Amino acid sequence: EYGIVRPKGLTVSYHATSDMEKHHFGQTHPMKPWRLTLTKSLVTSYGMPFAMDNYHTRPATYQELNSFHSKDYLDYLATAAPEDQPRDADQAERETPFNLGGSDCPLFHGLYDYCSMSAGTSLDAARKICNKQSDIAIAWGGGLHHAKKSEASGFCYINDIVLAVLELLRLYPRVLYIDIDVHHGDGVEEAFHSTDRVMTVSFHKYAPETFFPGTGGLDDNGPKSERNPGAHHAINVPLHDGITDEQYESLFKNIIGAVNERFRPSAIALQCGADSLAGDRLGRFNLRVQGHGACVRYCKSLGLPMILFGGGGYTPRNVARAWAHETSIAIGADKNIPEIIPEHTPWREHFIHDTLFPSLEQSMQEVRHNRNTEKRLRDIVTHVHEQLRFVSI
Ligand code: V1S
Ligand code: CA
Ligand code: ZN
Repeated sequence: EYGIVRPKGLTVSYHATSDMEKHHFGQTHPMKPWRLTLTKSLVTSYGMPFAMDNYHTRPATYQELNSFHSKDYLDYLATAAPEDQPRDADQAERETPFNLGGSDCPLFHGLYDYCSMSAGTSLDAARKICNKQSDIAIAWGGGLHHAKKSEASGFCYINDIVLAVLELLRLYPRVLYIDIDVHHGDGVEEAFHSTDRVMTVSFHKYAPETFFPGTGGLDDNGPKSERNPGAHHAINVPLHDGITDEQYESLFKNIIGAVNERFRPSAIALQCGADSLAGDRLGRFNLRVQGHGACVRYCKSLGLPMILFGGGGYTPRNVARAWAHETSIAIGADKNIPEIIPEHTPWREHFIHDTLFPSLEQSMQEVRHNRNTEKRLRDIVTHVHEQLRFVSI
């Protein structure tokens, strides 16, 4: 209908399982798995599935989850019941086993299924990249970058990204992990802090006292020691409120361009958390769907096998817009699809404005002040280039 055809010489695959979308973290919790339904609805109404291989993925097995997570943790995750969830707020903020059952990582019905399904989509994507059946594999149900080996954190229970990167490392000598979620990708950074085969780069809002998770300062470049091959293989880009498309895109291209030249990755894992968009319920940036998408377009232009993961994103209509737009970039249809959301899109009324690219004014009641000075951004670039001098392959 919109001239959506399979891209020549490039296979794009879409990995999802609709059962994931039925799960609920709780009434007031910002994470809404239903945003995946809204994304799929938009992707489908534009006719994009015709241009991709679409996989309905199986949940990851216990053994697969155990390639990163500890058995102690997985056993508790598999058996903890919502009844174990502390009832009052006071209790909820206290220490709970493996950080489970608090308000950030609640215990809910079907939690283990939800986690294994999310991990299953990302693992399936990684496998299709490894066996060369796909060049760009999309797993919007994954991207849960805060989960640790034996701990849940920030809405993340299973680190599907770590599992997928471990799978890529079976074939590819070096993997570049990039994270454009508004939060620091601490779980992925930590998992690979002692290897020089993975370089992690996270762009995020940084305010250690007031913004979650509080890590990812400019000087955090991986544990520094003579004997640690992973030293200098973590790059952090700490930003302030209100960064714009122009600033972000220029910073992104500069830094990822330099990292690509120096590290020469053989594959890319890109976490596309949509909470960096303007008007996000938790985020603080002024990015538009176009600016967020420009990062995906730039990564695609590097011509490497790539996985696109989801992640954060707490204003579902904007999450759906960004991930649908980025799916269109992956298949090379971004210039073909109309800006006006098709009339026949299910739940079209949820989009409020009928465009795929709302203006800042349409995205939020009052446009957020930009606190990123050009000087600060130049200093960040200088620091990153200095770090990269320590990296050799
Ligand atoms: N910012 C924020 C925020 N909001 C909540 C929250 C709000 C309502 C609820 F019913 C439950 C939780 N939690 C937080 C953050 C965690 C953000 C996680 C982002 C995840 C990701 O996008 O990067 C990837 C999917 N948590 C905190 O700030 C911790 C607290 C320190 C304050 C909030 N209370 C509820 C818990 C402790
Ligand atoms: Ca990030
Ligand atoms: Zn986030």
